[in-house]
Amino acid sequence: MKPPFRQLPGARSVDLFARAQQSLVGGVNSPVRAFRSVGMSPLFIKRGKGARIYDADDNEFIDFVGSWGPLILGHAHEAVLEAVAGALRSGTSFGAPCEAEVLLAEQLKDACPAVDLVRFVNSGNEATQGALRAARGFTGRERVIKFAGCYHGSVDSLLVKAGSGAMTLGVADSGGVPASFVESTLIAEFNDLQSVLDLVNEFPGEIAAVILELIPGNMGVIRPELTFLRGLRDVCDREGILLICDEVMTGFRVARGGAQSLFELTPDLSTFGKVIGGGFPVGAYGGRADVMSQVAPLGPVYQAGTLSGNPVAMAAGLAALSLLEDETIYTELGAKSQALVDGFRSAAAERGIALQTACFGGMFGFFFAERPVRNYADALASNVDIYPRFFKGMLQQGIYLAPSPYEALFMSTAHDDGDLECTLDAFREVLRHL
Ligand code: HOZ
Repeated sequence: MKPPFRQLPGARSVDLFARAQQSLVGGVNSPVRAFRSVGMSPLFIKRGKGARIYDADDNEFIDFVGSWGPLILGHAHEAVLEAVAGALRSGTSFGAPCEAEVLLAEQLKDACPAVDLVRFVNSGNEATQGALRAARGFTGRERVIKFAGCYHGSVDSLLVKAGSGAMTLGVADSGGVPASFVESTLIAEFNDLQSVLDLVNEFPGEIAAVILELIPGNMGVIRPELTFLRGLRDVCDREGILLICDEVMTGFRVARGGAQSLFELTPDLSTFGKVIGGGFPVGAYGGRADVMSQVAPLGPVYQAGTLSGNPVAMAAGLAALSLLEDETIYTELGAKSQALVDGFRSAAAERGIALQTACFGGMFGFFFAERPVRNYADALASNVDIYPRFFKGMLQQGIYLAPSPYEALFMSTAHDDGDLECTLDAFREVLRHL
């Protein structure tokens, strides 16, 4: 059923945002949520169920953000709620080992054979930080290669040409990060192996790790080229560089084994985030036993956290990941995402609008662009000027997309054929007036 059209944002969201700005930085706790890059004030969400969310004014939306990826089973899934309620009754935090963290680590290892040992943290951000520290500790080297437009959380040393909210800041680097913190960060171009080889030749024996989102999802969604990925693995092997795959968005999302299983790539370290917490704050890093054995208490690389392995978050993650053991879920998610982006592309073509799309399991995205988007420069060159009007139009039709042209979109098992039809109808309607 089509959600009713309303004027947006509604009065309650407007009021809440005015109030929020008096006590929260910019009225939000994460920049993209402020809706600045779509030129409107944000909706305050009060409830979600299945594929739908409801704002403070009781407007209903079909949601393709899904809390930025983790809600593969949709909002407020009964099995996750039950697991959380059960865990809550037993206590909320012990700062001591619990059984659920062992079970979740086993799930992770089972899904990703490249992971021998795991360390749980509270966010993808912390996971990246931990993985980099472990890589530097293991190799005794300092430099790290990242790719322009890839985003690895708001880790100081990686806030250089970062994607997501940092991409809409208007500057390549974040303020407040001392030059010395980013000195050892080298920037290469995604899908361009030569740019990596050039850096490796310029700094022989100095590079600890290459870190990447195997499927970049924070500069829009970009397809990695297989020769590029294979080449990266080869150069890392040859030069004793560790390959770190950031699976914060893609782990258990594009396939149970993440993007590394889709592209048959074996990383040395992997990072995970929100998805493995089933909607709760969880992150993890893990990988080769010899590298992870550098981490305390086994080795000298220190990393710690009271809420790491928190029993409630672990229970939520376990409930979600256990249901995702059924691999047919990914076939179904992939088919729905593909059907939707195919529909978008043909609807756009009918109106003479060029659209580039990418789709991997339950994660997808599109650019208003004439040519395929392969990297950061291509993403920046796409026609983002029409995104604010497009976004607002979709919202008014009851479709909640990411409030930035540089974010990914997410399908859940709760989206049904009716939701997809409704989304396509909205897309056609909005394009008619663009
Ligand atoms: N940077 C996150 C998505 N790539 C968005 C975080 C949030 O606002 O929740």
